[in-house]
Amino acid sequence: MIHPHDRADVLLIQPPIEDFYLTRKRTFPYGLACLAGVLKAEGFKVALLDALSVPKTRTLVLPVAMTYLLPFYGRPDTSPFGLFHRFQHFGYSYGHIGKAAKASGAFLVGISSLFTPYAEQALKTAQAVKENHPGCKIVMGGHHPTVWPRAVMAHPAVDFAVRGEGEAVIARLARVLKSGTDLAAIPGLVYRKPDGQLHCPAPVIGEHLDQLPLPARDLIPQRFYHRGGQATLTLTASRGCPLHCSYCSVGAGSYLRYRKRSVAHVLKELDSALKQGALGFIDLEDENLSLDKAWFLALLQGIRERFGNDGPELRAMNGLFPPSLDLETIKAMQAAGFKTLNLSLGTTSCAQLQRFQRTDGRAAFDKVLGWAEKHDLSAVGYVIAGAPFQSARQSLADLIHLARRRVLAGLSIFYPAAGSKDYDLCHRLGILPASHGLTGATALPVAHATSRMEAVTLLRLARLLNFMKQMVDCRMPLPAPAMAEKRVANPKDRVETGLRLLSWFLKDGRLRGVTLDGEVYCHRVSESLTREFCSSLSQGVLRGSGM
Ligand code: B12
Ligand code: SF4
Repeated sequence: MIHPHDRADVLLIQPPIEDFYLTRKRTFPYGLACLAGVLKAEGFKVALLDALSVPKTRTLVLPVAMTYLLPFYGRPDTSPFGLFHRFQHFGYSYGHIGKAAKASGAFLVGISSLFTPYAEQALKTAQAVKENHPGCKIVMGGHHPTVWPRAVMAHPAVDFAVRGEGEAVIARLARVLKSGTDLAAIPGLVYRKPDGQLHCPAPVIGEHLDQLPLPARDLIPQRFYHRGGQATLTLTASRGCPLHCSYCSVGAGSYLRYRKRSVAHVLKELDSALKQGALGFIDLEDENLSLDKAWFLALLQGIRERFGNDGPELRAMNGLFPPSLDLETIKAMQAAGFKTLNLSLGTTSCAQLQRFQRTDGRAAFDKVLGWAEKHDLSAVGYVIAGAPFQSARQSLADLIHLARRRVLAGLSIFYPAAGSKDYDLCHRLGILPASHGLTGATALPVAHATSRMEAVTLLRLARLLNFMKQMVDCRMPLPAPAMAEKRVANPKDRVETGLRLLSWFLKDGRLRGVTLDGEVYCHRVSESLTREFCSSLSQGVLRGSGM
């Protein structure tokens, strides 16, 4: 909340989102903290309202445009294999944000719009701010306005949009608004010209990351981002990625260029966070953290020197590229505090790897899993399903590939990321969803070689597979196949419920859900896929995940 005593020149807002789920703890508004750091260094008083830093949720009526999802997510399911069934507003209400903006008295309000699927919520935030605090100017930045500046500027509440990285823009904009000088000199700034036309320059990116002030973490409610009761540091040590994956909007083909900060600058950020207190967890959100081996080893060494053998857990939640890892790196990662490797595999299909324009990382993936096991690290392997021309059979083969290995299965549904090659491909194929709000993964946005029914089946099978893997990890035998029943006695006991559903699945291959009061029902899924899953799984070893 912004209190009257928090009055600021500039208020930065991370908006709420509306979806079936939210990956909590990873929503630390790092980009806004970077902008706040620049503004503070330039002498502005800054406040930051992180609307996602509260556990508040409100169940919404499913938008009419999303009712096609009802057959897939419709019924509540309390079992461990349940997907989503409630469409929710996550974070502060628009009314609360509007009032906070007014209380701040800021002359400039910056709103981030990182995600195209949630663009509407960023615009509603702008609307609420303008209604409550009409005297301010509103600037919107992030990936969405970078790719869709005109759509954002079509909203009357938005005065400016920024294309690219905001550090080069935000303080200059604040100064120009104070002095009334020329907006045209500001790179990346989109605005309406007196003749009503838009001034819409190319995206801007920072050249010298080491010259940027450190992110103003102190403005963000740290406690919300604690993990296991301990403080978390989220940071990116590099920006962009030099690879060309077709589904990605931040790789080499995008406006972002691959740039690394110096190890010293990253460690300075770590030291500054440590001055605020001990850390239990460090999440490095880089696109491709381990690509430059020497640099990565130096970073790991610097971290290890600070903590010895008793430091925070390190994690690269955004995924590691297996071909960039070798034994020396894995050992250094383990020594510095990594306990789990989040590995991006993509797929095991050669044809699909080519379509994704990804190096064949299958052999590297296996090597890394071998080293991980030897050095007592657990692993999650990420595959994408449902991309154009990618069949459900291929994705099933990916799941079985993961079943046979000591790794948790992370299956993500393809979404057409604005600015990626695959977005253009979907456009050419005529399979783009009708609106931006339907492009997120939970909207099962693309139905091409994999149908929506198959996509949701794959998601459920991945959950079931991971439940089985957890049993292997706990050295529990899999339950014997059994005839299904109509109810479970204690639906709140997730393990017992999971075991029963699994025993019935092993008998008849049907995926079931359980309502809050214990009624058992069958999900609508692709039965040919589940049958194939059962038969393929039974033909080899099932391995745990090492978790
Ligand atoms: C961390 C992250 C998340 C976190 C949330 C982060 C948050 N703040 O809430 C989590 C894991 C929850 C997440 C989820 C999703 N994400 Co994500 N995520 C990222 C990631 C990896 C890093 C973001 C980051 O910190 N970058 C580093 C900082 C420095 O950059 P930045 O935040 O972009 O900010 C800079 C500029 O954008 C700009 N800027 C930002 N805000 C503002 C505001 C103003 C006023 C100005 C002037 C400038 C400005 O200046 C900043 C400083 O340079 C990016 C990839 C990337 N490289 O950005 C994807 C990314 C943003 N995610 C993306 C998407 C689509 C999603 C999903 C919606 C995908 C899905 N499943 O459908 C999910 C939603 C799942 C859910 N409901 O939980 C896309 C967005 C593309 C698009 N146009 O939509 C990206 C780019 C990944 C990709 N390649 O596709 N994500
Ligand atoms: S998906 Fe990952 S490896 Fe591929 S281009 Fe994007 S950031 Fe790089």
